[in-house]
Amino acid sequence: MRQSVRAALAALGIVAACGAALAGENRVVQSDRAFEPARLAVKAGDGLTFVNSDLYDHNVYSDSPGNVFNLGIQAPGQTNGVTLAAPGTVEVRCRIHPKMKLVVTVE
Ligand SMILES: [Cu+2]
Repeated sequence: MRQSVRAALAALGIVAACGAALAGENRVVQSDRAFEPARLAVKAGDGLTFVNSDLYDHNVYSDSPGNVFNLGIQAPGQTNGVTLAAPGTVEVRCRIHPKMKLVVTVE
């Protein structure tokens, strides 16, 4: 009996750990040719998910040292993701819409 309680508590611990891992996912929506939010802070190793809720294609990229990426053409309704590994300020832009700008602080 005591052992099964311990096993149940261990299982709860695993669930809590998974919840913490999921909290490392951050969502940015593209809407009306803008990033929403336009500024956010994440932890190094966190994922950043881009949801294209717009009527237009986007091409999200960053040339910021340590976090260089290019997600390619993203059609309306499509979701893409990237992991930000290096601490620092990451400037995220869109190759199709030069006015789109997202600033991510990676702590
Ligand atoms: Cu765009």
